[in-house]
Amino acid sequence: EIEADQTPPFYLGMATAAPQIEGANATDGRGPSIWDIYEGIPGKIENGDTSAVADDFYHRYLDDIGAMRLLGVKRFRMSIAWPRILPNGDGQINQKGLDFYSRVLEALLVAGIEPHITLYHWDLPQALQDRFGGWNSAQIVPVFAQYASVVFNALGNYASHWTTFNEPWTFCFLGYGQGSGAPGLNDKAQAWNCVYNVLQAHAAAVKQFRALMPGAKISMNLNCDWGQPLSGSQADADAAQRKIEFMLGAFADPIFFGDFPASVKQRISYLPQITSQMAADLKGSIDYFALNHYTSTYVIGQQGAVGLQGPCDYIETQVTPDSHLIGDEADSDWLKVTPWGFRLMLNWVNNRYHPSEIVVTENGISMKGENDMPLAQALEDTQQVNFYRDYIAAATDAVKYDKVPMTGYFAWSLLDNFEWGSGYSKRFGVVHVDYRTQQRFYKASAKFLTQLFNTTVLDPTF
Ligand code: GCO
Repeated sequence: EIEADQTPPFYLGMATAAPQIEGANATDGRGPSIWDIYEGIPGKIENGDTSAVADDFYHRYLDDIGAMRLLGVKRFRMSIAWPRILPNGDGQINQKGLDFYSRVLEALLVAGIEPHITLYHWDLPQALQDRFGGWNSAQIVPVFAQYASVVFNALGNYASHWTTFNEPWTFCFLGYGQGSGAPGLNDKAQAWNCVYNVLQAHAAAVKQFRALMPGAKISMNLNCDWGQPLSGSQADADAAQRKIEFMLGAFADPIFFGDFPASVKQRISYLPQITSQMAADLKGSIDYFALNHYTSTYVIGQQGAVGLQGPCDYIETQVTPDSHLIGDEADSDWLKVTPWGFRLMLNWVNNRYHPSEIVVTENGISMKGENDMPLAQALEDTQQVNFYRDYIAAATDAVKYDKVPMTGYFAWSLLDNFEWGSGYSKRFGVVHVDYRTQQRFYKASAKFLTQLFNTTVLDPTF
């Protein structure tokens, strides 16, 4: 439990992603991304929403950075939009795209806010999907490395914390394997090719990073839900372990151990093989463990079960046979409030990989019913405040009592934003956005977080 006057033993940041906040999708030479195209497919995005305007951060970044400065935010996680930098994916560099990020990064530094930069948060230039099938093809590897080197050369001096990819599990298995994200394909073999090509592209980018920016740190943002065995049976315990190996281990095992988990190799017949050269390039290719975590599921061993990732011999549920939910409901149906799972997840990562440092690069909630509430009620976002209080307390316990080396924590998200297939209907921000006027309003959660992490008391009249 966090005592009122106790600052958590890790730093606080606010997280965002370019395609969810920027808007201005056709401005200053930005090329189309696979999400721009996917959003145009009828039925894919709730209410037919698109990311075309989003939070208009492209034009309002100075105000938003000013607001963060007032809140006492010291770290800001953001991503660079590849289609702004290389509108066709490779070839001609769009200087206006680089200039935009120089302006944002300079404004952050002037405000005393340290940027943490992600190179890829799902906005692949559509040209690369059209030309060779995007992440399904090994041709993506040198192209990503070129993009990375353009960004490192132009913007490298602005930040000391970087990541190559955000949640490759999500964009490979939902985007290529299920069709519930861009590019909307439904092919498990392509999804595992995506995993394999992402790993190679990561290694290629990190090589350049190390040569250019020897003092800076790089990682990959990996997401994982905690998997809790539904029963006390050995089969469920094994299944829960396997679930985490399939989701997190598919990326982290190659990076730490040079190979996919045995549980995955045994079951996925179309899994590409990691060569010894690739293993050597991957091992040691991250400087800190970047974890995105939101929720937990129950896991049940079941021979023959096929999941999102193919044959896996387990199924997942968030409700017990006698109808008990694993945690309170949020607005997003996949998210149940389970702070105890966060502590277990942090321990799992620490016990398996022994990373020198863990930074939680996303954690947050869309409050149940928030999108339908009158503004005043949405701003008193008690469920969101309680979520942050309890998850931060669970992480504090992991640090204090379990000796997990967690050093940083980013709340998802600064602003309500374009929540992918859910459009604007789910609100993860600690700042409310009125999408008709683009006006911003602090929620109680913004004040709670900044008071928890800062000793100064906020002016209540923001
Ligand atoms: C990610 C996440 C974010 C989401 C958040 C809430 O991949 O980083 O998907 O972009 O908005 O996780 O669902």
